[in-house]
Formats: sequence, C-alpha cells, structure tokens
Amino acid sequence: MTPEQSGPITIIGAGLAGSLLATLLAQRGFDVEVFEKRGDPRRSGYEGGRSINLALAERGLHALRQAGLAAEIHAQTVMMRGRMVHFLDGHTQLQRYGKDDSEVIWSVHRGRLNLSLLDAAERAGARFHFNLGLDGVDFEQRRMRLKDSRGQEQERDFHVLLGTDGAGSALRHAMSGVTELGERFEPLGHGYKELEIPPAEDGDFRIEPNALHIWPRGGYMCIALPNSERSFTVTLFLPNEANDQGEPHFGELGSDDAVTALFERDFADLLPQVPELLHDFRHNPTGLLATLYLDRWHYRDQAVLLGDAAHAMVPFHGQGMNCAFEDCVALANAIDAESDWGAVFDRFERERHDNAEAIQQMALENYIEMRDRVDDADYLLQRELGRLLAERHPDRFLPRYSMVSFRRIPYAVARERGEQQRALLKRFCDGKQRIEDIDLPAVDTAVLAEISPLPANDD
Ligand code: FAD
Ligand code: E0Q
Repeated sequence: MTPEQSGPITIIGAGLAGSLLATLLAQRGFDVEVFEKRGDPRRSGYEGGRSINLALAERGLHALRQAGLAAEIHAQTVMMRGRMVHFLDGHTQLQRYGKDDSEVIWSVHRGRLNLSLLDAAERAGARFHFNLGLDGVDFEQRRMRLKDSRGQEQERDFHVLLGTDGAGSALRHAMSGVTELGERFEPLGHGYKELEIPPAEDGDFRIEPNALHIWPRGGYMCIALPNSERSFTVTLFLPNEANDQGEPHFGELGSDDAVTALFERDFADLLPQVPELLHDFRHNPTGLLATLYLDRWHYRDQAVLLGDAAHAMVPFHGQGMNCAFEDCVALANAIDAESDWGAVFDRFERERHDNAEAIQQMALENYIEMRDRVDDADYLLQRELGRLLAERHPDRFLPRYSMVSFRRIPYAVARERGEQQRALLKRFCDGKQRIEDIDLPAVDTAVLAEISPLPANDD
C-alpha cells in the first residue's frame, strides 16, 4: 500500500510493539499517530524508577535491524551466554545457550529500550499523544473515545486502528463488542515479584554478569538478568495459592519473617545479594501471568491487534517482546505487499496466528523445564545428546531453544521439529546413564531417516 491508499494510521499503545511499529510505518512514509494511556516516559520516568530488563534474541534484534536501530540498542545491552543454574546446595553450573559466543541473548533495559524506540518513531515523523488512552470505539462511524489522565473524555475520527495496547487491550475489548474474537484467557496460577541485586561496594557486578541466573526449585524459581549499570533484576516466580505439593505461595508471604524464611531455606546464596529484599517485596506489586488466545485478531478493514494485545504469553521463554517485534515486521511487510487494509490484515493474521500459538505453548513448556528439569539427569543426558547431534548434523538437527532464540524459523516449525527431535532423543536416551552408552551410529541413521534438512536460510 502507498500512503495514499492507506490513509492515516492510528496506533493504540506506545509500549514496545507500538513504538517499533510507529517507527517502521513512519519510515515508510505513512501518516502515523499514536495514543498512549500513560505519560511520556521521557518526562515522567518509567516503572517508578525501577530497572526492569528483558532478554532480546535474534527475532527481536532482526526487527530492530529493519528499523535501523540494532546498533543503538545493542550498545545498551549485556550479553548472556547461558543459564547459570544455582542448585540448592549452593553450587552453580553454566549451561550455554548456543554453540559459542555467536549464539547468545542480550539483556536490555525495558524503559531505555522504549525511550530509544519513541525517539526513533518521532524522528521518522510519527506523532504521539501521551496521557490519552482508548476508551471506546464506534466502528460504524469510525469514531473513537479517548480518556485523559484526569478522566476527561474526547472523541476523534480514525481511519484504521492498530492495537498494541498490551495484555489488557482496550481495543480488543471494543472489537469484541462488534465481532466474536474467540477469546480464551488462561491464568497460570503463578505470579511474580521483582527484586534487585545492586552493584557491589566497589561498583562491580555481584555475580557473574554474562549469564541469566536461575534458581530452580521444583514448582517455583528465581531468575536474575544483568543490567548495564551492574545491578541485576531478580524475579521470583511462585504459585499464587497453596497447592497439594505443599509448595510456598504468595498467599503465605504476608509477613517479613515468612519472606526471609523462604529465602533462607530455598535461595540461601541469593539472600545476601538482595539487601533490600523486604523493602522490594512490600513495595513492588505482585504481577499476574496468563496466556491469552484469540481465534481472530482483526475486525474487517478497520482494526487489528498485535503483540500482547493479540497473544499474551507466560514469560518463560523470554519471547513475548521478540514475538511482538516480529509481528510488527510482518504487519509492515503485509502493508508493503497488499493494496487494501482487509487484505493486509488477512495476510498478517494468516502468517502470524499459528506461530503465536506455538510460542505460547513452548513458553508454558519452558516453565516446567526451567523450574523442574534443568537439574535432572535424564534431561541433561538428552540435552547433551541433542548438542552432539547438532554438531554431527548441523543441517538437520538444531536444539529447539536455538531454533526459537537464534534463528527466525517460524515458531510453529520450531515446535514441530522440536517434537520430532525430542521423541528421537528420548528413544535413544531411555535407560542410559552416560553418553558413552549410546549407540551413536544408530542415532545418526535415525536422524537422517526422520529429521528433514532445515530450511537453508530464514528468509
Ligand atoms: P506492552 O509492552 O504491555 O505495551 C502496551 C502499551 O499500551 C503500554 O505502554 C500501555 O500503557 C499502553 N496502553 C494500555 N492500555 C491503553 C489504552 N487503553 N490506550 C492507549 N494505550 C494503552 N519478553 C521478551 O521478549 N523477553 C523477556 O525476557 C521477557 N520477560 C518478561 C518478564 C515478565 C515478568 C513479563 C511479565 C513479561 C516478559 N516479556 C518478555 C514479555 C514482554 O514484556 C511483552 O511481550 C511485551 O512487553 C509486549 O509488548 P506490547 O507492546 O505488546 O505490550
Ligand atoms: C531465556 C531468556 C523471564 C525469562 C526470560 C527468559 C528466559 C527465562 C527462563 C525467563 C529461557 C531459558 N529464558 O533460559 O531457557 O532464554 O529469557 Cl523465566
């Protein structure tokens, strides 16, 4: 579509996806206006001054490259080579994510990333309205109702609405009033709390900087990602309520003593690194986790949802933002390829819907893998064999984690190939203790017979 064919574009939400999408479309010469419920973070600061960070992987980086922003963002990141697993007895083990330092992920500051994207979008010509949230839509009249931070309402015309207003999307709510989206919301039953490991006295990182730290404890866990200011953001993931495994849960952490006791028992090596544990615990909100599935993401040629608004997922693969960024590129490409909005939305949804469902499912699976299996002998043997097969058959066998994090193979293909590989690994590892006990020539034959060559490149 040309800017003349498209008409003006209204984006709802200036978070990670909205600000990148505004950049991509403004760079193409479209007339882009963005409405954001919260204040301009360049004036008001973000997240109450807290540092929240995210893992950026190849899919997200690729999208930033498309916007010409990869170098600028990359300069703000900290490399994470693998997961550093902290066992209950205090010993640690680095499990590399990739084959070498060309296969790593990056910890990026959410607030600063958002600022860079807002600046880029404005440079490209997008216009922003902060403190103005969508409150309702009249699709017949192509009018929308907005509410400012003092509760004052106003109405405006729109031509087309692109919804990047996150998991609680107001645009989704408005669309569901005029069409059946087939919405299903599945709470995980676990929540999260963010805590901080500040820099050491001498200003250095207190623990290994180039890793994603993880304290897996069966039904729950802590993780920590490094910040470029040499602190770490720790996230405790825990069931919300009591379960039959008798595991700790947020409901029983009402007193300081209960919080301290949990950390003394389960996270003893982490406790001394979080000096403001009790303060952080009381002051930071408990976040909720859920998966949101929709059968449809668009309404006629008038509105479409992207990112968390369309497919919020649990965070355990570190792919929510990466997937949202991939959505933005896919929508921009669909706009390039089609000549009306109805066709753009159809193409976009056809390309992305099943892939979003695939990463939602893999993210759920990764929680169980993370908290429960990274210290399990069967798992480690299968992982070792998987990595060996990836070396022996680089054109066919690629760990699922690598397909998701280091490649841009569609998520649904990564899931499908991951299933085939997992079945093969299980078959050859069952009953075995050591890699030396496995009949490698037989495994090689099976790989050649059962696993098709990987797509040569991702484009
Ligand atoms: P958001 O970032 O939520 O942005 C939505 C924007 O819309 C906000 O600015 C909001 O203020 C605005 N808005 C809301 N309502 C309205 C309205 N009515 N009108 C106008 N504006 C509105 N992803 C990764 O890739 N890697 C990770 O390591 C990772 N870790 C995570 C850890 C946790 C604990 C959680 C919860 C998520 C994590 N994610 C991660 C997922 C990631 O945060 C989301 O997928 C990503 O933020 C989605 O971007 P978005 O733009 O769709 O939504
Ligand atoms: C990553 C990077 C919140 C979060 C973000 C992540 C990851 C995890 C566990 C979590 C998955 C992994 N992971 O280590 O397998 O790779 O982003 Cl909990």
